[in-house]
Amino acid sequence: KEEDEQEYYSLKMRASNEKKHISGAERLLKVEKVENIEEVASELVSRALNHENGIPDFISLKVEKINQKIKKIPHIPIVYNKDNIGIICEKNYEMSNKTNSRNYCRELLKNKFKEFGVNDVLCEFLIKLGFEIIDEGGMRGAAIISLDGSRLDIAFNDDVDKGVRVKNIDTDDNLKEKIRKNDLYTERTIDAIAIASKVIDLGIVAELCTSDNPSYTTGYVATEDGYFRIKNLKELGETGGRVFYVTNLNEQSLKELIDNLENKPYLIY
Ligand code: PML
Repeated sequence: KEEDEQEYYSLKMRASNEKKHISGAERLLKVEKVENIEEVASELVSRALNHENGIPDFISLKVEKINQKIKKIPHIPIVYNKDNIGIICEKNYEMSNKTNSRNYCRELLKNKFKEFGVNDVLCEFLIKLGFEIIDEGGMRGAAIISLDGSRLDIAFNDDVDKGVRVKNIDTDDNLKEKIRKNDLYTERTIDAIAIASKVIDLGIVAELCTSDNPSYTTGYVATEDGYFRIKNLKELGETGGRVFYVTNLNEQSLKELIDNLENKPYLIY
């Protein structure tokens, strides 16, 4: 793993309507590719204007040179097959409907939590809490749940809907191309793998995610073992969200983690 010595520009887009989040995306551009800023900026604006969540009444586009070094890491392995069978568990889980897919998801999370000594009852509680949060939707970022069962993102913040936004992140062009070439995946998969790889590198035990896009029903569980892509993790029309499970952290380590999730620049290849 290397810290990149090159200099980058960060381009960030955020769009909303009546303060409700519609879409957000970002790119990192090498300084020597400064002539591409216009093109990438227009791609981001076009993405904001063509989102099924609605037409924005507000679009913010921020272009800034990054002063911190960028951490370059490989993406976590993608665990998915076109037959929609959940693997690595003793049982096969057909991801043919929400019930089966969520059972697969539960099994993945439970196996990981057990590695950290979490008992069955607490495992069930943690997973139920995670699903409750993502099914309720409406959060601007991810919730953070400690493996002891407490909710950490609101411990020092009264705004329950805020959550933690993973920012300052992009994917290398080769990775984008590799995923685009594979017709099992979508554009959303690219951003999701980048986010998952960054959060796992920062020590998150597991991430659970469903899209807040009502027509996108594929979600995932990410752990250091991989990005477990899960079809039908919710029904069409349902909302979504992200949850990060972490080991017990003191206030200082939690603040550091949140700062890194939001601000430490990563390029995923
Ligand atoms: C995928 O693997 O296709 C991505 C699933 C999660 C998408 C999350 C989002 O874009 O909101």
